[in-house]
Amino acid sequence: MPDVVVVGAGPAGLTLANLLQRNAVDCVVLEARDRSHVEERQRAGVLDHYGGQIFERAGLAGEVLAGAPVETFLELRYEGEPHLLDAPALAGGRAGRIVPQQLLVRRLLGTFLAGGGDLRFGVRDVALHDLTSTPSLTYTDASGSHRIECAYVAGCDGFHGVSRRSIPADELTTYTFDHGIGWYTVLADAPPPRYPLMGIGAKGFAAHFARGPKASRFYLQYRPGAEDPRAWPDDVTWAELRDRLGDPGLPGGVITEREIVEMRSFVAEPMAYGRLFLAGDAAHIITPMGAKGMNLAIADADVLAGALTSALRGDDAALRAYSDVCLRRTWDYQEFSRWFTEMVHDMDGDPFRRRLAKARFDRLFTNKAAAVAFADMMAGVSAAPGYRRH
Ligand code: FAS
Repeated sequence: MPDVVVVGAGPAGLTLANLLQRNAVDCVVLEARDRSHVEERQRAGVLDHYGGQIFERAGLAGEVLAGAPVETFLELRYEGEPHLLDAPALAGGRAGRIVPQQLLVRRLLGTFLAGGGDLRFGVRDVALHDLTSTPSLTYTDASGSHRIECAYVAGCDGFHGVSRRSIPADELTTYTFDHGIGWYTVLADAPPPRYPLMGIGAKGFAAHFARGPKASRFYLQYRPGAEDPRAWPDDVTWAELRDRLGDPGLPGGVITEREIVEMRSFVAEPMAYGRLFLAGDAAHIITPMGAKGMNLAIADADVLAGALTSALRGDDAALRAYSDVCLRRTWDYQEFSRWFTEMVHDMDGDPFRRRLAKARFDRLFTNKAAAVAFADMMAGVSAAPGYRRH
């Protein structure tokens, strides 16, 4: 009987599985999709400093972060006017790493399997049972039906997974927020920008990020319900990007992926029920503004790995505190993401909100304390338990 069953092999599940493995905790990972889907799904692109520290402390950074460039400047263009923010320097040298999520997942998967990890792909009909006594999970796969008993279950199966839905509705309080903004995001074979780039102005937000040496992810703000940008011809998309990024010479390229992301936030409290503990998107959804979704998943996994290890050795204090510790960071990041969203998006063309956003933007470049506070959040350090600015 394994100590822990981890449901889901995304950033949360694989970080947790690796950290448990390093603590000699016996775990099994159940994953619904096949290995190639898990290893190729493109999403996030930045591991913040706090997340990098997690892998450094676990002795995993050499394998999972090999070759990942260190974050430098963030370029914010206000109505085409460039402004460079040296967030790592402002955060006391705490730089993040530019690492595509799928590369991080691929490497975490490799280290877990290389360490003899038990990861089962293509599982179906996963069901969680007896979460308040001795948990068990049933599932089916190509070889038939299976049942596993364990001491604890980690629900790392994302927003649409089975874990959170296994908690009785009256045991959970959920919070949802619709930011009223949509992002049209395209992946293109186009050269990455010199620095991560955001375009801010009355025509709406745009962004250009690296996704490897020859690929870029672009974002364009759109009005949900009023239009569906996926129907735009590619030359319209490129024209909008050149206009809003203030970059008339932006080279185009083949667009390989088109998605819309309706900016919504979600939090479920508590992140635990009986012997089930939720981590990552299974417990909370945050907008990509501020690049915190994957980072929150990894931070949850780090706290949960330590707490489960202690509990299995007889001390469950950290496990009882798990939900509160993770929710404090979650709400800190939710507030940061909303603050950032309001600063860089055009909020319904409202002139008063436009002036508020401009004041917020100007403060970053005229008030050192404001810039440092922003940089600390980008680094993911200010929500760290017991954080003290040195
Ligand atoms: P995941 O959803 O990544 O993984 C859950 C895993 O569980 C999946 O592999 C799934 O197949 C599996 N699963 C689901 N149900 C199951 C079941 N019943 N049984 C077994 N397995 C099951 N975040 C950032 O930080 N920066 C960004 O720039 C960013 N950009 C994004 C862009 C887009 C378009 C999207 C959609 C998200 C973006 N995110 C970003 C957020 C994103 O990266 C998530 O926060 C991150 O994947 C969360 O990781 P997990 O919690 O592990 O969940």
